[in-house]
Amino acid sequence: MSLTKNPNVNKWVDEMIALTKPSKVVWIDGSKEQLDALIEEVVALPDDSRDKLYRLNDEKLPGCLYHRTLPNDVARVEDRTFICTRNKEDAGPTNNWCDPKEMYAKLTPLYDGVMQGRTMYVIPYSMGPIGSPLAKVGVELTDSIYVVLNMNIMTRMGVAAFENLGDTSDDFVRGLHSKADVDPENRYIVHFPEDNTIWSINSAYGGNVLLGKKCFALRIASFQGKNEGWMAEHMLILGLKRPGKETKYICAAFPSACGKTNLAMLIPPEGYRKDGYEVFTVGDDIAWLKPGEDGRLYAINPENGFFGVAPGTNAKSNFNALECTKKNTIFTNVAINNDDMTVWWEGLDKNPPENATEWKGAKVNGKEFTAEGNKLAHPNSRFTAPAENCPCISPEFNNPKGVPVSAIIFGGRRAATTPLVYQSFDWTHGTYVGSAVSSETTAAATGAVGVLRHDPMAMKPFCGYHMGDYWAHWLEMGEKLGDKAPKIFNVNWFKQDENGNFIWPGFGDNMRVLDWIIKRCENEIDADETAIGYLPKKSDINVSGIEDEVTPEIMDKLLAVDKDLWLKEVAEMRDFYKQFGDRLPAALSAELDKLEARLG
Ligand code: GTP
Ligand code: SPV
Ligand code: MN
Repeated sequence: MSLTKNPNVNKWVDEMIALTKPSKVVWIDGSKEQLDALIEEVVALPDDSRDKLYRLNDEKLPGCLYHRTLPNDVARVEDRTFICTRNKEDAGPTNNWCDPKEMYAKLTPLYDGVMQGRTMYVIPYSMGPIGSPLAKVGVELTDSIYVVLNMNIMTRMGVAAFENLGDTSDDFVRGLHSKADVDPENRYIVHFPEDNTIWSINSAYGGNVLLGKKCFALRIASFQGKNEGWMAEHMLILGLKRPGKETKYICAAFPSACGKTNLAMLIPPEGYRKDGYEVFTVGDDIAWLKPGEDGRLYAINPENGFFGVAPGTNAKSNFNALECTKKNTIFTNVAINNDDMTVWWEGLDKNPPENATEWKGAKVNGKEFTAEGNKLAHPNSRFTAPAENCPCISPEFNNPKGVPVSAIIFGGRRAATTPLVYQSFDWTHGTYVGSAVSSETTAAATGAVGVLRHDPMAMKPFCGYHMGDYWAHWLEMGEKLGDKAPKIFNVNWFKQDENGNFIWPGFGDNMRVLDWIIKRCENEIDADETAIGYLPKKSDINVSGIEDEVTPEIMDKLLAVDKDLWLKEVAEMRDFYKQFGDRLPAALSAELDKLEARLG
């Protein structure tokens, strides 16, 4: 029974039922009874079922579940992700493109009857707080209970989303997902931005199937934002409270697995804590940004939970993230400790369980297994945790208006060239800095790891239209915001010494850099003007408590601007920009010229 009178929803759902031919259709209302029944069903499946979830230790991890995906299906598949606009040019050189008609014709046979013998779940959800003027509604159709349970954590799922949509609106994103046979040869993650539609088939991995996340909240939403005067960005949002002062909000865009969740949940170093500094999490992955009535830029987190990287998460590196995962969390592709049905991953602690099941499902002695260099958890194994579990969740998390943004930070994994932190001269230069983000690739997407690639604004895999037009949109937003625009910075937590060791302690100590950034935003301190932007005066990065680790020599290295490396970077950028042709905004090539001139 449909949960809405909206004829646009009902017509589309009927069409998709006719196409996929499920044996049963269940509308997800979001009630606890319904979700509990689905959990019962999925944990009762036999061990060899691909859809199987396991309940974890009820005392240590109440309400937590565990799932394993197929080894061929553990990360986003960028080479099988498409943006299907009528004009090829509108998808741009950074996206795979296919004509929408052709793509529908190719995928329709794959979906034809694919849900025979299966149940279709109709999931209404809101991205953004229900009732927020910045929120948007989506409907995902799926044949996976795992998807329903994850969407329940990651979005505001259930009948309230339909109430928000109303009985007549056509403004909802149509998501069709089927795990089908989880066949990598026929795996497609396809976006039709002009139809508000997403089709995903033959995957069961998070980023490919939780269609509210990257598919809607970034790829489709970036396209909507361009047309409607707002921005959808791959950014965390945090609030920074200094003693006796108002909380200031910062957004930061880093590529996948480059530290957004960690920074969003940062615990300040002891000295700062004693003085009363606090960090609050608004979001850890995606920000929707729109000018508010006062002319400032406001941010909401469209999500309702965290789909975080498990490996490396521990009580020291990210205490708050670990706390988030202690109840009502779904773990995917981590290892199981069979003695007590708890979870383990590399970097959790130094005690891999002896009686373990590794992420592919083999029972192993974890100590021996890891001693041989094997990994018990997949490097891109994840937790799906409710935002409400987060000890430092911002009191503004559900504020429908969002939070005013003081600073935007870009960053990536760069062994050399990029200093610890610098500030752009203005919004246009800041847009250049964002366009120049490069980073070493990680396990978050399939393909080689550790290769330096361009990832403008950390949006290379997520921008739903031509990257040149996207930069033009950034520049337009800057013009609209004028002197109320956030200040734009760049950071690099990943600078290395000759032996490949990180020279900045990172994690909680990144607070020291945020501190400088906020002081710059508030015009409290001077900086050194260099060819690449404003750099901190060495004494302005507070190293008290880490003087042994970050000696003056190390600080020199962290803040160095090596002219030769930067000239190389300029040449590289010129080459990178070529592919955008006449859609590259003139203001950005002018910034590149100016940078080269300043380098001399
Ligand atoms: P996505 O969810 O894929 O978008 O990733 P993310 O950007 O949220 O990255 P996350 O915070 O999960 O961090 C990914 C990896 O980077 C983890 O292994 C962290 O331990 C590591 N990391 C995060 N912050 C720092 C840091 O300041 N320094 C160093 N060296 N590593 C860090
Ligand atoms: C990322 O890869 O940036 C993620 C995980 O946040 S996924 O949802 O798979 O995209
Ligand atoms: Mn991400």
